Amino acid sequence: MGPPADDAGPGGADRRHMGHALRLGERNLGATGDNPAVGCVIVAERRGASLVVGRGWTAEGGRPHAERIALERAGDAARGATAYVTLEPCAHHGKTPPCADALVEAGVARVVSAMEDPDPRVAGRGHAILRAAGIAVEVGLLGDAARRSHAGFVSRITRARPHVLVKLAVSADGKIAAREGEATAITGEAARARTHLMRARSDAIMVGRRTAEIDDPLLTCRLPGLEHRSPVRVVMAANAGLDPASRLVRSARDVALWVAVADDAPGAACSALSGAGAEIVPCPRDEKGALSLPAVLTALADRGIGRLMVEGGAALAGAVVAQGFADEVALFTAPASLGPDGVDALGGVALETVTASQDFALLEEERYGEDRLALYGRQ
Ligand code: AOF
Ligand code: ZN
Repeated sequence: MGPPADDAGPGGADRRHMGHALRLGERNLGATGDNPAVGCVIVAERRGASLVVGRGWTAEGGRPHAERIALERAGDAARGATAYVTLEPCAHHGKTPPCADALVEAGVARVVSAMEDPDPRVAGRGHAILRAAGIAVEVGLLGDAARRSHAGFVSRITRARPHVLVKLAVSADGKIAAREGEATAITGEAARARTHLMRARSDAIMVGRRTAEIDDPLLTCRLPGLEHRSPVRVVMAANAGLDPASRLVRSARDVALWVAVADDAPGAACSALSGAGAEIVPCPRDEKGALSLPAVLTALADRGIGRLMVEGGAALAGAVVAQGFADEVALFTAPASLGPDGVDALGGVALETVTASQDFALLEEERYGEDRLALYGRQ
């Protein structure tokens, strides 16, 4: 057998190790709080063969950083080795000391880094520290994949809002419910499990108040072993009109629940929700009197949310798409039709705004039982 395809051609081994580092980092997507989920692989040459001597990924909660963990595993074997990192090693004394210093101290000879860290405390300084210490530094390998991996963090830092994934489950004729006010199961069990994985990889999940009322959802991740990966649940409820007896509010002490309300929301309703363990996030209204979506997104980014998943309903998903905040759309389509009385997936906004527009490209297609998942990303 020949070498794996990834290994072929110049730089093939580098690409393979960086791919490995990306997959490691992505293990903790949605679980690293305000920190990016970075991966690091340390590779030493031993008698003509390359050997992985350390692997690390940003810990749950965001610390320690990936490089620290990988270096600790590698020990003395890091001396003279190559470190593959999916993000520039940090240069600042934050809650942890700089990873760039740790790489220098460990005697690493070469660092291959997928992309620069946009955090203004780092922004090129990590690479500069390494170069100043005589380490060979290469930047940009698998940069596009790394930018996707760190999209939440990058969006929070550079746009002061989260990266937004809109998840839709529609019938063959593009409906999300048989009738207004009704919750309809659209997709099957496999698609449901895939949705729960998307939840686990998100920092927060958002629904509108009507959906909270009609579906009475829990919005947690219930995949075996990943229950603790449930994201922060956010409900857009301008007037704080969320039923304290709903499953969401009753579970607020177990899994974080934030309620985005208008500045002028009734105080008594807000107190009832916060008394039940929910956190109230007051935001201004927009010129139409609705809760301002950009203001809510900024408030979420301020609170450390990088990866936001929007689960509906149609009005919220439509507003997110129409206002240009949908960075990705995950569209599950089931084989059955719901007929002309059904509720359109994006309210007054045509689904073709995503599926047949120059703004979005079809990135991936997967099948889950009878259902199809199409993942669209901004061009
Ligand atoms: C790395 N490796 O695994 C991660 C990094 O408060 P601190 O000290 O944890 O620093 C947070 C910043 O560190 C964060 O904004 C980002 O720039 C970087 N994250 N850096 O070298 C890692 N997660
Ligand atoms: Zn670091």
